[in-house]
Amino acid sequence: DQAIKWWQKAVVYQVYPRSFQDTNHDGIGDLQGIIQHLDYLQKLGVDVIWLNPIYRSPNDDNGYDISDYQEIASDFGTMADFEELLKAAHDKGLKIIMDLVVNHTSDEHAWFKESRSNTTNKYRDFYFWRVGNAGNPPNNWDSAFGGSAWKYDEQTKEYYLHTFSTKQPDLNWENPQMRQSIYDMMNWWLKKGVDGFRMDVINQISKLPGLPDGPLKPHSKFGDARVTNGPKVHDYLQEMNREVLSKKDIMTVGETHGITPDDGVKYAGFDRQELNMVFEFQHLRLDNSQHGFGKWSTRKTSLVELKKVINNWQVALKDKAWNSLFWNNHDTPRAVSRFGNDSEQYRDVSAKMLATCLHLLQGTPYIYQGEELGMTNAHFKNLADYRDIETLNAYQDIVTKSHLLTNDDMMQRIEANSRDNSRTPMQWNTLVNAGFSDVTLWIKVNPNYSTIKVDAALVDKNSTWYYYQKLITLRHDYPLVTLGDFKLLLADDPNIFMYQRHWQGQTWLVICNFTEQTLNCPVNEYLNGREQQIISNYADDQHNNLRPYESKVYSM
Ligand code: ISL
Ligand code: CA
Repeated sequence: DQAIKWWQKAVVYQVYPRSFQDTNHDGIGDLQGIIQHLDYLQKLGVDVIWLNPIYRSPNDDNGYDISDYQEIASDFGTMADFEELLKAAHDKGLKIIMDLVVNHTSDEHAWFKESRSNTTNKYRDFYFWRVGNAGNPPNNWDSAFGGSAWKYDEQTKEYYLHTFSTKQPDLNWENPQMRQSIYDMMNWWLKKGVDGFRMDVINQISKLPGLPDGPLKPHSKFGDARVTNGPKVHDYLQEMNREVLSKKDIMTVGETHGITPDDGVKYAGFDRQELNMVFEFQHLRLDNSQHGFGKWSTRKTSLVELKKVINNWQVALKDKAWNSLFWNNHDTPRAVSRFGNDSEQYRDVSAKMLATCLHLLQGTPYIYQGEELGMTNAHFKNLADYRDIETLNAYQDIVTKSHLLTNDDMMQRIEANSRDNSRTPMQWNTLVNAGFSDVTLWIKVNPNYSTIKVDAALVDKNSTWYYYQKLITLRHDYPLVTLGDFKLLLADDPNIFMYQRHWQGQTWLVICNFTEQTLNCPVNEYLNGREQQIISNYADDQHNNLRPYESKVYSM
């Protein structure tokens, strides 16, 4: 039996620094802003803060294009600010994990500048350089942000690979010096005292040998890049574990899109010496995968499919590996707008229902900033209000260049799916710009801050905020929440998500209505008459009668 690790009992809070709190009046959130709100996070009860990238960056992709791994972006502050933040967090018992972006760097990173300078430079092989194919790119791979994944470079007349933007050249993990440089950098951060890493697209670091063409994508002349779960990815992670991760008691979570539960057991297996957990995305792709235009779909997730995916992960990882639990992050729409209902009538109750459903699963839950308030999608109607490179490039490709969709159609898809939905500033109070900043912002604040905001949530004991606080407390108080076996009930019910957790003779029953209908649910069949209610988002209990978005939990 595996001893329980601190990160298995923890709740993580994701801070998107650019949108959390501005303190020096430049319209951009900063490290001092995070320091200012550590008390807030401590009061909520979370254990760990994950910071999106705060390193030096030209910001082509909001910091995921790093030009210096060992410097802080001046937008966010200085290394002294970071050290102050780390110390202040540790003093309050909060841990900090860093975003680690090592599939690619910025094209302004010193390694890439050297690499591009001539074909014999010692950094040349830190990246992928290839000659073209009769005037065309070396293969048909497309970039995640549109267009070919290869960019021709005049200086040395070769192409370099960038699976994201042209300013994010992919690092070549085949090169041992490159790998060692990454490990040295990671050890340097650990020496500073950081508590772990969230590893960006870490399952892309091993590319298929020979870089063969991928199958053509619908509506595109480009092919699917064959870059995930490559043949050496586990060797690299095991090496990283030996060289870095195993040396400290830290936590690691890999961002791994396009993986199955079997892959998950490989990346995060207790006996694998790789990562502690992974972010899988199957549950966040049900509304848009394989439905044309990739993520730009307005289809709704089917609850039956959602339950199936979540059940698969809970079952497959049991006793073998550890799940991470999340409904949203800085790349997704807001959970309440996507899986709940963000109308005035149902926002609060559906946000609480989603929180109940997620936080009582087995795994480590992640709260994305503002989720604890029930923050919603931005609902921006105008392209000029969007900032995200993925959104802007997709509009260019799909509407401006290829006229595949009309402006109105695409704007609806953007409204539903743009990454900027989660990137609008944190809503603190009713001061100008929700108290985030008193000057022009890098991105507009959601106008609904007049009602959805921290100061109002903190004076209302029935707020979504206090409901999250209670769920976090339940996790800390009851080992069943961390350790209990999971059993899905009513798998085929299209409206109700119901499951049991069981541990040492105790059973919890979790019931969630995902619709705005009042439903009849055979709750009593699963109770023994001696049950006690643990938490609910309605004041009274009507047993078999499930009201809109009602969620309730019983213990027996
Ligand atoms: O955001 C996505 C789709 O809308 C994802 O496909 C995303 O590109 C993928 O999950 C990788 O995301 C991570 O790496 C990107 C960065 O833009 C994202 O913000 C980051 O989370 C490149 O570094
Ligand atoms: Ca600032």
